[in-house]
Amino acid sequence: MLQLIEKILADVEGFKAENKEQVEEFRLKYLSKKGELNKVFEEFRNVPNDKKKEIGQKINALKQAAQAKFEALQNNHCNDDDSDSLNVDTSLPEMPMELGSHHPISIVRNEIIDIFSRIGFTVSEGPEVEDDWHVFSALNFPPEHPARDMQDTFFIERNPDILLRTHTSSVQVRMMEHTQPPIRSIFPGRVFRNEAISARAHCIFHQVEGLYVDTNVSFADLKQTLLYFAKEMFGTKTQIRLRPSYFPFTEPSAEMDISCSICGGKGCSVCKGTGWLEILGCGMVDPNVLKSCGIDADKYTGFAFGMGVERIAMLKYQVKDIRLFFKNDTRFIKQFEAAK
Ligand code: 2U9
Repeated sequence: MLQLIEKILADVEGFKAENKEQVEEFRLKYLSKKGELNKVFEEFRNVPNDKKKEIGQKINALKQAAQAKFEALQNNHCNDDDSDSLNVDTSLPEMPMELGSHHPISIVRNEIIDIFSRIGFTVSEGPEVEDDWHVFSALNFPPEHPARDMQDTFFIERNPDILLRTHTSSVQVRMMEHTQPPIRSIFPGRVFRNEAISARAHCIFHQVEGLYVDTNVSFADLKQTLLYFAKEMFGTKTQIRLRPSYFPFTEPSAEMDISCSICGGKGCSVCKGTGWLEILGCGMVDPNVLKSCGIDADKYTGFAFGMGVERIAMLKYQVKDIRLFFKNDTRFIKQFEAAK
């Protein structure tokens, strides 16, 4: 038995492997179930008790030596065929770093800003965490208005006077509180609404609102400004139509549709056969709002409008699911830079 162990140990130590196949041969010959070592372990049962200790130690030493040898052989040959099978030229330079791109919401937001900048509108921003006055009270929302409900607005738990703005109109209020007319500005920013997320709605989205307050500002000014915007944004053939609506902060109020940019107004699946697409809300600033913000409503009038940037982007690029804008999947985001 001792002679057999020593013979196997010598074979193990003298084993040479030229490639991975021979490493596997080693494993099969010595370490597998039917290998030499297991045979020795089986023989061990027949060893007389007084020899068991001595022979047991030799067998364990053989096992350790065989395992150490196997690991050494594996290490020597672990990279053997990588360069052949992958056909990699390791002298080539690495792949270039992937370039980033603008998010489609940023592209559309910047385009809206550019369009209004060209006719003299400045850009103003303000806080996302607001108080009741700037989001609701100053804008003529009655105390029982449903927008003030927990279901529609995110309130700060410990103070119901503090909330996440549901529209950027709060920035207009802040501007009028510290600036006298003429005011001609647009207000881009993130807004928050306590809504269930679906293909058509998200609890966070982006708005661009606009405000023009001066002497003699009329509904005709509003209409012409928004016609200019629609043509710049969706093409010179675009037509607009205004439908009467209601908002607490404007009187009269309207919703604006553009002629469908897909079918040119003939009727298709995007405009649901109507030929028109709703893109924004607008109106003449309610005199109560001007007064709340410290502006003389007898001297000045103004118009205002508001649009959702995601909605404009969905129409412009025919995106069917608003959630795509929030996933940051670069395969989606990268498609828009060239389309600009
Ligand atoms: C002040 C006075 C008036 C802003 C306006 C709308 C109409 C409107 C919606 C469009 C889609 C919000 O994103 S949306 O859901 N907005 O319809 N917004 S007039 O009017 C103002 C704002 C500020 C001081």
